[in-house]
Amino acid sequence: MKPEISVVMPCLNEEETVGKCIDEINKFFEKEKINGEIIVCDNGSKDSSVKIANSKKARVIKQNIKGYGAACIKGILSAKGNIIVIGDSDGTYDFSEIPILIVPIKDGYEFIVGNRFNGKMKKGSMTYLHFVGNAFLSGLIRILFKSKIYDAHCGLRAFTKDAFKKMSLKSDGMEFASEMVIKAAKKKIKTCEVKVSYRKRKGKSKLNSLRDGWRHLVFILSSRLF
Ligand SMILES: Nc1nc2c(ncn2[C@@H]2O[C@H](COP(=O)(O)OP(=O)(O)OP(=O)(O)O)[C@@H](O)[C@H]2O)c(=O)[nH]1
Ligand SMILES: [Mg+2]
Repeated sequence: MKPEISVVMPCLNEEETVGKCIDEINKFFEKEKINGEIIVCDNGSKDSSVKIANSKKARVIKQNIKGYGAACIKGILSAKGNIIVIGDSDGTYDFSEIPILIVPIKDGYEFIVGNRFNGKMKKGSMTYLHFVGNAFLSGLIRILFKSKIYDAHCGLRAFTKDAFKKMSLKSDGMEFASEMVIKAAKKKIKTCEVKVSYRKRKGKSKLNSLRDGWRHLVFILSSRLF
């Protein structure tokens, strides 16, 4: 039977948390009696992440191209549900909050982005540099593209398969998060933001503040020009 919801998790060396995330999602599916699927997208984990994901109720998708965006795109393309949720596999997002993200779809929203600033952000979960950088880049996207999103880099989001097709996403790296918000604004995809929690990550962060911040900035500015 075709799943109603596909949860897609990019994963790079997250053996400490990927299993717990899968359990959290399956618990939600069981509680809400949802026929859902979990897709873990890997492109080169050297730890036991893939082994753990394979041992649980999840499908592992391999991507040869490196990067967060490349992993997300491949995972989303293989998703069978019409509603897709993406979320990190580092334990930072509370997957029991998926209903908060998908309820707006019933009201006609096609793309729903989590907002950690309005939600419950646990102490120490975000560095001051990332907080300021995100606020600046989200503000720039709001000004340049008339977007209404205040947390453009939140990794927990939901969208319809149709909205994903309309966005025609191409970014391989972390700037994929900006690309989604920009394309949604440009293509007038009905978008809203909902409050979500954010917990301190376990394991090593894959975000390189300067390199990825710069890639976001270049992507945002070039999207305005072209
Ligand atoms: N498959 C794959 N997953 C990735 C890659 N880079 C990051 N990820 C995953 O994407 C998610 C986001 O990466 P994070 O390192 O958590 O980045 P972040 O959430 O912006 O930064 P933190 O606040 O430090 O967690 C995590 O689940 C990573 O494992 C990649 O190149 N390939
Ligand atoms: Mg993270």
